[in-house]
Amino acid sequence: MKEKVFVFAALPYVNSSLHLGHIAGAYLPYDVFRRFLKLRGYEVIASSGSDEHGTPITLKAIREGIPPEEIVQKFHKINVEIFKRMSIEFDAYIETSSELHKEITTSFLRKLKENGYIYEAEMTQPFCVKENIFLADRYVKGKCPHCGYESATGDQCENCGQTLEPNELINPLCIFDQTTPEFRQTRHLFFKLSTLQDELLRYIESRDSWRQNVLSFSKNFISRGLKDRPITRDLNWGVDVPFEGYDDKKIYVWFEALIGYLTGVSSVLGNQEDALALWKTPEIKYYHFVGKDNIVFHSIIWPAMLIAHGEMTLPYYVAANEFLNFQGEKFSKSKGTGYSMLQLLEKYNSEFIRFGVLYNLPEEHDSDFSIEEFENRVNNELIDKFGNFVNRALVLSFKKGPVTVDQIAQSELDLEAESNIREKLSSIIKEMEGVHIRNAFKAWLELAYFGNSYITNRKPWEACKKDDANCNAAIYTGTKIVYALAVSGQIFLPETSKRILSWLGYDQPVELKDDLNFPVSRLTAKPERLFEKIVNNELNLNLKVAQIDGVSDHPNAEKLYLLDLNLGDGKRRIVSGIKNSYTKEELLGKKIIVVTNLKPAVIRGETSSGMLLAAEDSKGIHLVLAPESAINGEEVKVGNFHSNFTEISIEEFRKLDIKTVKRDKDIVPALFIENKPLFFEINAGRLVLDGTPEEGLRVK
Ligand code: B3M
Ligand code: ZN
Repeated sequence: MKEKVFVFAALPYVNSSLHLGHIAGAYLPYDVFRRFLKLRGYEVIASSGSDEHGTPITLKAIREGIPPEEIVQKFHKINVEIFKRMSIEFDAYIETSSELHKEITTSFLRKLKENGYIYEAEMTQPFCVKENIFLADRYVKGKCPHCGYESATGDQCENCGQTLEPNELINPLCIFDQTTPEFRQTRHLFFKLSTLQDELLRYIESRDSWRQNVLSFSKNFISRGLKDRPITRDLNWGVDVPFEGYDDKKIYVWFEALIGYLTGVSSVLGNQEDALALWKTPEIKYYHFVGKDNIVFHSIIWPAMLIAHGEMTLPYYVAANEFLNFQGEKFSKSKGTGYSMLQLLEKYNSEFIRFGVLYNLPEEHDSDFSIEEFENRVNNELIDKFGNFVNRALVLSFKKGPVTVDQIAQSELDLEAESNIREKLSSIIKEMEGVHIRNAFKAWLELAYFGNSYITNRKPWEACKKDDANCNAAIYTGTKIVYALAVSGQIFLPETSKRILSWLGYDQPVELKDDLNFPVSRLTAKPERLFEKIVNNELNLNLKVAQIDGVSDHPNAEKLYLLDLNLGDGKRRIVSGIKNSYTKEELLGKKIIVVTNLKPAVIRGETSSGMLLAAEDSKGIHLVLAPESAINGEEVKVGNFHSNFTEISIEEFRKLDIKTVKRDKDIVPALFIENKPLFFEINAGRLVLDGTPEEGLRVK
């Protein structure tokens, strides 16, 4: 009988789409591990899903004035698409607002009540007098009592990771109107976590294979004393509470989202009973992949819920990664740092992204991500070393035709290769079994480097000029290294490995073992080049200083001006939508910056030969102005941007991002080139450079 294993990835909130930090923190390690188990012959059930309740979502709904359902549906769809494009797969990807999940949550909660773990009590909760509502934990902000971080929320401090209660915050404020909330009495259901303190400590202490970060976080949490926790909230978006008197409340999002794992297994097996039965078998092993801010929920709260439910087997392993930082800062969608997955997938092959993340996996420590390093690594290591080696080895092998093991006379280098293959494969397997994915990937990379130097030193093209058995050995061994890389690579770079394996005649996944059965090197298809290098196709924009000599209303469009520009040696007219932000008088005589090599476009019947640069923030549109001393028609250089004289399309121009970003305490406009912000300021009608002249926007 095959051993059964569950692999779970945390359910991402669908208040926005996934960014690279999520992929590095949980989902890529999850997928690599899931693939590993399958190739090792385990029967795997793997699931995750969208966490569709909770204040991150209601908050966004309130701010955008749309129903939460709309937000949830939008980002659920996007995330599913991202996972698909990243080859991150699930047997079930549930939604916590689904009927199935509500049913399973309801019966889970009833069971806990039956077992005596749920009771009702009064608690104080922050109440906003001005808005006349109880405030959910996240609707209160204040100073963290543990680390002093100024904008901790009433559920957790994002700086030190401690979970909090709203009344623990120093100087709490309602996030909607910045008033100080009153703490009022309200009735809620509580989960008796306190009674499980000793049992949970024993559980954590028995997990000696867990990573240090998870262990110490969990032990600390328990040692501060476990308190009973309210599991209902004064909210109108969430799973209904199945008891009387709770019509205006919902189940706390974390409590029900954790049950999402049971929903996942139930949906794979077709019903809840079978899922529970399987969960109760003592042999069942399961793994949780989560970001580090989710540790205690998985290592303590979830096990506590399972103990309270009765006879359920507890998590075998909680794998929590540290953070992937983006140029020194935490990835954060709310602050706009880092990359969204959609942006990255637009630009890069998904296998490159998997490679880049695995290379930098923040397993034991935070790690830093920069696009330059990523691109260099992909070009110099994945493509130049691995890709070229595979290509060289397979092209020779294809030319030579099938070589069987009895036709070879191995040299010392070949024997070294044989032992290296075995050693690297067994180290990949060993590291993966211990959930050390970064080390496993390192071993794979080392095998690729080895292959690259093997072929350079072995020189099969020379061997093949003389002795046939020697030539055969070189061809066979080179191909075997490629085969070993492809077999083990199925877990890291699934698409690439699948292609290579298909050239070698394997159309099904190949089991991962350390002693590879490779009786004959035979290519059934002509190998192709694996990758195209990342090229930085710089957009060529021609930016020039232009003086506004005339402003008139567009005859057919209320919001548009016609601007007559003086570019020194020439004049041109552009159509521009800045009427709401500038009067004609304000514009006249101003020196602005225009893109002069755009294809002319006809806008509501008027030809526009260019566009002006402006930045937008909450206060409106700000023109990017050239200094008054600038000469009309003078060329403007932006960073490493080079102007030439070909025309570019509006679509290409749109790829140029001008948006506002947070910098220190201010919102400032920045021009994004290759995802790098170039800062400038507009100060008293002058363009003020920021940063070093090489980086800044400057007028020559
Ligand atoms: N939704 C946290 C997050 O998206 C949370 C995980 C739930 S796992 C049950 O960061
Ligand atoms: Zn803190």
